[in-house]
Amino acid sequence: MQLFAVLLFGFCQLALAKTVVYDWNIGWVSVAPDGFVRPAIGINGQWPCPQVDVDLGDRVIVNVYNGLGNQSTSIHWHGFHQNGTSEMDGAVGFSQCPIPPGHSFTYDFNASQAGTYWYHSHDMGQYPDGLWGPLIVHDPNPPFHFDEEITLTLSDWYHEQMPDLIYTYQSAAGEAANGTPIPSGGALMNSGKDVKIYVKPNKTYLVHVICPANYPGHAWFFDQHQMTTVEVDGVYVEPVNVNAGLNGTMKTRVAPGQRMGVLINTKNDTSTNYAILDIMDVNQLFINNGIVPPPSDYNTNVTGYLIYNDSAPLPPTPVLYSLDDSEFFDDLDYVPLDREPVLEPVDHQIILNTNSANISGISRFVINNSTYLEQNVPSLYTAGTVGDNYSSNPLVYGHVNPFVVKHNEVVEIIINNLNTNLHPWHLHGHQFQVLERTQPKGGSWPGTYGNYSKYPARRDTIMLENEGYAVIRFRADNPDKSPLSKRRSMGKLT
Ligand SMILES: [Cu+2]
Repeated sequence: MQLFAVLLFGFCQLALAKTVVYDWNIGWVSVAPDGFVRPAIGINGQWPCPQVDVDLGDRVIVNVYNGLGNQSTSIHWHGFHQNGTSEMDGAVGFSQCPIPPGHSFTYDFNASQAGTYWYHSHDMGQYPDGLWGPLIVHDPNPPFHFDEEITLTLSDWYHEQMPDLIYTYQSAAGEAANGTPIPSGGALMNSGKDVKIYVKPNKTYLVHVICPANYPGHAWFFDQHQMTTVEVDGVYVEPVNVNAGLNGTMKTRVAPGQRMGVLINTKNDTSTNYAILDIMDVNQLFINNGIVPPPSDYNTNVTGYLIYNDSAPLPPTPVLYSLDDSEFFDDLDYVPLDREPVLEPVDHQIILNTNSANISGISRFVINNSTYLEQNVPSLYTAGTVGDNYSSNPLVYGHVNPFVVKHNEVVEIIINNLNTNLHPWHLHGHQFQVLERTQPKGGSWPGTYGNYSKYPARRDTIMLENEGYAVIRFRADNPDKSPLSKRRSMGKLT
């Protein structure tokens, strides 16, 4: 009987899976989310780019035509492991060549993970010019109840286009003139300001929170609504009320690239509307860059509204007085619902000392004193063409800080952030367990372990504190080589 049930389940999965096909023309559109008109990169003439909704098990085919005219492009499916389809990962220089203007590329992969993801250009630091969107994989049997779904994206916005910003970030003249530019358009919520999200009373909403930010992390909350996290970066977690601490006022935050699934219960009473506050990380934007106090005329906040009643007044913006670490739920406290035990023993340890360095007058980020230079031949092509004798030799991959690991090894990565600012890290192709992460100025890894959970938090993107370290582990179960990419932070594209 048990065997029969398993077979039947397998059959149902097959029967329900469908193929979803999108035809996308990537092109420039004129937008003004904060009132300032500028070109942005949209899809089929639309910006913000569309949300992709698929069901678990679907085959997803996206025919991408690059209609930009003046720039190459690609699409990365952030958080998707692409196990068996690494060539669909969309990371230029790693898994594919850039799609030139006037050319097409077809992405074809399976949505084999449920939860909250996003897609974005993975070419030339291009996505903050607009080429990103939510990617939600619906689970037919989620381990929690909800009635409705909402998506909430938290990002930063610039009046300058990325090629100009990159020049500022990464040229001696540009750096001298402007250093690290702060987001001139401030923060955006769902790609706008004062966004209204309409809700019904007495419902449970599953809120897909995505941080497609360019530079700073974000802190956010629904005013006077308790938030229960049920998913983090596509990993179901034991439901936890993240506001419970500090007498119900604890806040939560997301780093660039991170996502959360959060449940909120709407109120009975529809006479009042409530604010949704998002604030960009003041420490990251100003304080850790030596700009103390932060400029009083720069608004780090954006407000949205949960609308119960369109004819009721909008509430005043709540004030967040501090961004002290103790005000926030620690994402290491999430317990994966599957209670995957800590991976051990470690087969392969990698220690990354990361910092910025001045190379020929340009500030670049370095790993173990070596910067990343994008290769003309994508690393995956190199791995597939040099032959077995050479593919394990890091030298064949060029200036990309390669570490070659064996299939199914338990890999531990120690990341020492020697830099004076926070930095998010994202691993393609895997989720990693986070055993430890220090507070700001927690120092480098001392060579011994502190206390860590038997069932560590697991995710695909983590924020490292300034002058601190993290210990992460994963099983190298995705046989094509996966890059640990340093997400852009402080605007350095390394
Ligand atoms: Cu990714």
